[in-house]
Amino acid sequence: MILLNGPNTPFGRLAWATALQLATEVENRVIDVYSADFLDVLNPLRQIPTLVLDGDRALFDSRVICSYFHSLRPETGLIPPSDWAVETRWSLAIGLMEASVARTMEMRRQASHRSMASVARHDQRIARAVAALEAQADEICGTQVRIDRLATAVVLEYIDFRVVSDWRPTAPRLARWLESETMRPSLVSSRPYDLPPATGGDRSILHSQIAKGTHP
Ligand SMILES: N[C@@H](CCC(=O)N[C@@H](CS)C(=O)NCC(=O)O)C(=O)O
Repeated sequence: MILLNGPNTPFGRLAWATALQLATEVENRVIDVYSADFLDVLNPLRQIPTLVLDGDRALFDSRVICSYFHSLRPETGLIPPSDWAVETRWSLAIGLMEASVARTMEMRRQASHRSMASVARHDQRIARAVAALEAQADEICGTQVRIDRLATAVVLEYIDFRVVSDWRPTAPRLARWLESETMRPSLVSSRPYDLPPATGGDRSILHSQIAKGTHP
């Protein structure tokens, strides 16, 4: 299996961290999604993460990919069956990723093309989502790995990585928990990074990592 991924997508990081966490045998192939024409036949949305199962069979999006990895190792309990509160917190973290990525993209537009009304809407959604996660800190701040916890750690680190919001003052319990959670090997091995500027050539496939070993 090949996980088509990027260097800093939070959705892709969650899929890769899940694979590492479950010791799934998969190659994590970092691509430049914007020049990856080959992706269209696998995922008409041309988005990452996309999991190539064999030849031309592919799965997307991140939720489907995480669920698929878990279906290979259900005894781990990473996604507890029919636990709708866990699933909803996972969706909340995904929604927070969407708002944080959208805000980042909006802020990259030239000031004259930027919609500050749109940035304000993203900011409000981000603030509400962080507050809702903090309100569920009793559930999130545990040491046993679970998909809602992994997704929360990934999105909070994405917010830090892109300096999306100063979330710590409103979420002190999550902030304390993240200090130790961030040391989890599957999170250490999947940290986001920026690519160096393009200097020409084909950037559609950048490099690969192979998942191996069990991450506690
Ligand atoms: N709902 C999708 C979102 C995936 C997504 O938005 N990926 C972004 C990277 S952060 C992407 O591929 N962007 C390229 C594009 O949309 O052109 C998931 O959970 O996997």
